[in-house]
Amino acid sequence: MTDLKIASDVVAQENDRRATALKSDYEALGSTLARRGVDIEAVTKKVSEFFVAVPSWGVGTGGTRFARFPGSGEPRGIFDKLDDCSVINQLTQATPTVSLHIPWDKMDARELKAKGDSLGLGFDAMNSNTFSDAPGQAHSYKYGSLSHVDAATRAQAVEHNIECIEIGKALGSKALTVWIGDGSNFPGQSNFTKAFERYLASMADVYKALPDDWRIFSEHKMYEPAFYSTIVQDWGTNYLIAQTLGPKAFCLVDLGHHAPNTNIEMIVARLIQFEKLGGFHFNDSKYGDDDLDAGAIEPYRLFLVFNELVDAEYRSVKGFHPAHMIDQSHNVTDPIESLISSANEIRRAYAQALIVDRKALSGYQDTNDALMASETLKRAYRADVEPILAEARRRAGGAIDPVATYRASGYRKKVSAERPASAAGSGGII
Ligand SMILES: [Mn+2]
Repeated sequence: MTDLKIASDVVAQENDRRATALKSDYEALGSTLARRGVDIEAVTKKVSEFFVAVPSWGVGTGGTRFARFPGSGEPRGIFDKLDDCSVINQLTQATPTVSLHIPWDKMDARELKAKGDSLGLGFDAMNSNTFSDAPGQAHSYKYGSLSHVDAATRAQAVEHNIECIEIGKALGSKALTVWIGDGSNFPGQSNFTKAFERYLASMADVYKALPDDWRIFSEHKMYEPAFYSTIVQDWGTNYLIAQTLGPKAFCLVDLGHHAPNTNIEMIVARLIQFEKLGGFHFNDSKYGDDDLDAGAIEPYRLFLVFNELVDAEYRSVKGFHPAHMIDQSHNVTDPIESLISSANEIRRAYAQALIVDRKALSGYQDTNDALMASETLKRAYRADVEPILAEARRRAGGAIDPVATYRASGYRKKVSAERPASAAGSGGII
């Protein structure tokens, strides 16, 4: 019996108020799509089978390097975080797994697994942390971790990643995501080549500890916390890593980890073509690694990324199963609301990409009809697919309007009374 954090009758009441309108909107959209040769039921089925993992660190209020303004009822530890994650999944039915961060979420693996089971949650990729020092660790990561000049510091970082794999094995996870803060702040501070050689050797040691049915994801980021250079600065270096390490190594694309205006969808296409796309950290950005809610700033870009993913599905690309994870920092919103909204935006981009007329698009591409090729994408993007998303949620037992239902439930008020305010918390940005 799943422990539901929002009373079922609240969801039922909220859905009852919206059921008639949804039925009407769904039928109308069904007719529109049918005229385009698209079967709405097929799209709804695919959307309801699309899931995205929620990051444990995302349910705490984030912050900037200037300050953090805690919200009320913030999770006190991983159990509270899992409770909050279960609310997001209960209402969206789109986020059945959680991506953990070690050591922030470190805890007896059996207890974690039992808690996840009780909430109906599974565990997605594990995330290691060698970008900050854990209390009591022997060697500091101030000047790097997997690429550090000191062998003992590198060994400690390797050991930590192996520990993350061990915890993940007990939880049913099948992947390790490695993002490091290593890099330099001044020209000349670090020898690019030697540092990358040390990084590759360390990653090879981690790779050796990876079970056969696991994948390891390296995540590139052009700057921050190091401001002059990072070890894994872009997708080219990331591809070299995955290629060097072996068949279980893949590239993770965090949408915010690129220069403004970078053609991310094209990076995605390249990684798919060469079978090294491991997965995503979804978020949105305006200027840098802003970690804003998915689809908040550039929903068309999110759609174009999904257009590449659906194109790969359409072409039945071998071994194509990217991991979908959210990686955001919520500074001014209730994190649960932001994550609900983001999960829906990600599904929206997927649904829009599913209704692209791929045969027509291919024809326009082959005849150099640039205008109509672009229009074919825009036509799918302009469709309001909300009735599909809402119907997928309703059929799975979720909420037709998840944010409104969350607000009606009074969950935040309830946990605010139970959870004393804390100044710390581990809302992080990776
Ligand atoms: Mn990330």
